[in-house]
Amino acid sequence: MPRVGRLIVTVVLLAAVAGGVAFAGSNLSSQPVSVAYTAKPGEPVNVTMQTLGSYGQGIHSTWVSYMTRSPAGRWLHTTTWQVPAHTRVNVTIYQYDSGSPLRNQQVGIVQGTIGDVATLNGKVFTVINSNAGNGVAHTFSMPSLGINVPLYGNNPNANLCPAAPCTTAWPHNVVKFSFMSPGPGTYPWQCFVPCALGFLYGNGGPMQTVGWMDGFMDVVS
Ligand SMILES: [Cu+2]
Repeated sequence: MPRVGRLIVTVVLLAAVAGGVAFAGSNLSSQPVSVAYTAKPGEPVNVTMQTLGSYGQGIHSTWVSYMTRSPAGRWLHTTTWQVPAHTRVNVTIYQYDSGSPLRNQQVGIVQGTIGDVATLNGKVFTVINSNAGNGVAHTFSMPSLGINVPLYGNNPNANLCPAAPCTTAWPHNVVKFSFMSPGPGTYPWQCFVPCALGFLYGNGGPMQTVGWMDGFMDVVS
């Protein structure tokens, strides 16, 4: 190959590599932050989240979302959190969205939590009949651990929280449950209600995006 040709090939290759690095970098830096929950040995960690009907700001202001509260009490737009291994995880979810009947009644059943139960506003429940009352808004589901918890909807005619982060002044349901964290690893979780309004069958957009209706539990030793 003539020297000029070799130079051109080298420049093109370097540009491609630089482009790839920049692309990977911008993607990595746009990943939501991870909230670290720590505990003394033998003590539980308390994970607190909220679900809201529309984020209310930014380019995806109409998207449904989860949020996570940091141990310091700040609401962060993330669905990724870190917990210690083999530790009791107490989850509290403030649910601010309306609900609907489920297409798949299976996800109306509480599964995989300690006792296979959860509480809704302080009352123990094992299943939500989504064809009655306000239906189910979202689920918290971690298939690799067999966990599924349906989140009961709010009355759609109520004055629902319009933007993040919602405060308890807005109509809401409080759902609590616990489970034991497994060994170290990364465990994906998500919502199984097709709640993405305006997307095909409700399954696009926030349903496929980490930081909205999908997240990760990082378990560390
Ligand atoms: Cu959802």
